[in-house]
Amino acid sequence: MTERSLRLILGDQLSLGISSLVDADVAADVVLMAEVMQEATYVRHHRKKIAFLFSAMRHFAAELGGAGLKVDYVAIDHPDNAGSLRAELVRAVHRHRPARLVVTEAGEHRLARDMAQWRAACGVPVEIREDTRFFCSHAIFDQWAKGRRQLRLEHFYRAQRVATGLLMTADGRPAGGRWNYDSENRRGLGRDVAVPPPFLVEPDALTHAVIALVDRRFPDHFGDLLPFGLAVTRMQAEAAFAHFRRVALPCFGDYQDAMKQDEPVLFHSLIAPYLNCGLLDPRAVCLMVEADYRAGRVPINAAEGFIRQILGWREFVRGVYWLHMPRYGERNHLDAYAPLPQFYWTGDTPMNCLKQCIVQTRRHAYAHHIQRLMVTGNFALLCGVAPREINEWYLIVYADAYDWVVSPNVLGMAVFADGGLFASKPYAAGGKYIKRMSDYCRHCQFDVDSTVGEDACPFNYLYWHFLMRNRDRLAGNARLKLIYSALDRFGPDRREAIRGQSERFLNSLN
Ligand code: FAD
Ligand code: DLZ
Ligand code: SF4
Repeated sequence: MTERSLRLILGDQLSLGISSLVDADVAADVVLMAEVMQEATYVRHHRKKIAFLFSAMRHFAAELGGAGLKVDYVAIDHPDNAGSLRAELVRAVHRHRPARLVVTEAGEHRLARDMAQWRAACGVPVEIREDTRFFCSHAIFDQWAKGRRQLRLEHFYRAQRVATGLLMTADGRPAGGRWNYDSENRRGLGRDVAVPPPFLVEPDALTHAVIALVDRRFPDHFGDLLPFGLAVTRMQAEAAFAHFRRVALPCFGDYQDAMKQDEPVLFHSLIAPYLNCGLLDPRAVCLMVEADYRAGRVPINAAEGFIRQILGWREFVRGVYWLHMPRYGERNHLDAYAPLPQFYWTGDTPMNCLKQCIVQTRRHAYAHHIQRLMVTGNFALLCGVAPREINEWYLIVYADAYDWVVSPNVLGMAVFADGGLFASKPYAAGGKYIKRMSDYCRHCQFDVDSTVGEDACPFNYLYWHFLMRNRDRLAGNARLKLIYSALDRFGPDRREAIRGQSERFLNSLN
């Protein structure tokens, strides 16, 4: 008789090709999926994220069942639900008496550490397989990183382009003649640019039931459940991506860094929740965008800009995460200890850029990259918010948030807590940057062109105050030399005014 394997599928492993299923025996094996409080509450995830993931898990279980696999699905309100993945595995081993447990490695270090104890807890061998859904394996990343003093996206990205052949010519050169069209990704949005409509999925009965469940079980978590328009099946996610390619991708490159009042998505794809939980495959997505470029449907700055995010940044931050965890989460290079401002949970602030980004985050569990980096991230950096607090905020508030992608983006990019492991300088900016890339300042009570004074934009004085405060750590950075020279030309009165106003402002927070 064939030996039975119990195959565990986690909430972010909703891919038919996942390594834990490749050799599944339809007749003998059992697939276990479990909604558990521990995963839903290790941080107080946005309610929309929980509803999205539970609904996607339930739909995926139905899809596996339709393919003939026996699926044992433990819902969160099952009376015997034991509350954690480990405890659910123990129960499932009793039910199914498998010869072994097969699972694909966890995306988060927290759960990977727990997995190491599953064999002892369950009493059966546990086979942990590599997650092959990424372009770059841990081994290849480690080899690439070995001996490098600094890890730079651009070097990694070029190696990835060569390794995959994506956007490469037959004779090994980058398509279009350049590796990187970053300088063509920064157009501000003129008033005449029409923003495409976002792709919304009408929730089905199953999703409605999950929304009601989440409303009941997670009343105190952050965020709005409604409106709910996320895709929860692979086919819906593919339709969402097809919509993006048709209506937004051609302009993705031009307006990648732009922000606009009451327009949360603009020309972005909104596919990170689907990529990160497995409903979309990064390889397939990049190949389709490459095909759009080769067929002349989209310009090179759009195709390259988009592929760079997935083949480059997404893979790169995952590599950095696994190379440096668990110590990575403890980094605090700038000795930042301020609490997270209370308005990060409410959006209740007169600073319009922050209000816009936080209110849309609460409503949609979404903000695009520049909003995350240059508005909420930049402000936390300027205020010296403790890295752990701001990191947890990001892990809570976005539907696409998982520690492997949050921590490098927040600790490494947004708040420079790792001291420049991969960012060559802090992404600190005053209001001028936000004015250039958005129309937020036109709707704000503060004067973005003033650095001190009652109406002055807080980003302006906080920016200079940040540089003064961190002079010892940052003045030696070659990329900040000009900025420090500019600061040194300020007279003592101006410096004192900046210091005084910043300290009053920081003391008034919370
Ligand atoms: P698009 O702008 O359409 O980009 C396409 C895809 O590229 C994204 O879906 C994503 O998969 C990938 N991508 C782009 N930039 C990055 C990046 N820096 N790191 C990893 N992948 C990237 N991304 C997450 O997936 N989850 C997070 O929790 C997350 N937190 C972030 C926190 C901060 C402070 C910052 C600065 C960035 C964060 N990012 C995160 C990266 C990026 O902001 C999001 O991937 C993107 O905004 C998701 O929206 P989109 O799908 O419309 O992306
Ligand atoms: C994010 C999440 C949530 C909210 N709930 C579950 C769950 O109930 N069951 C599950 O298997 N996975 C869930 N997830 C995703 C996991 O947190 C994710 O698989 C790990 O963080 C990856 O290491
Ligand atoms: Fe933000 Fe300052 Fe512009 Fe107001 S003026 S929206 S606070 S950058």
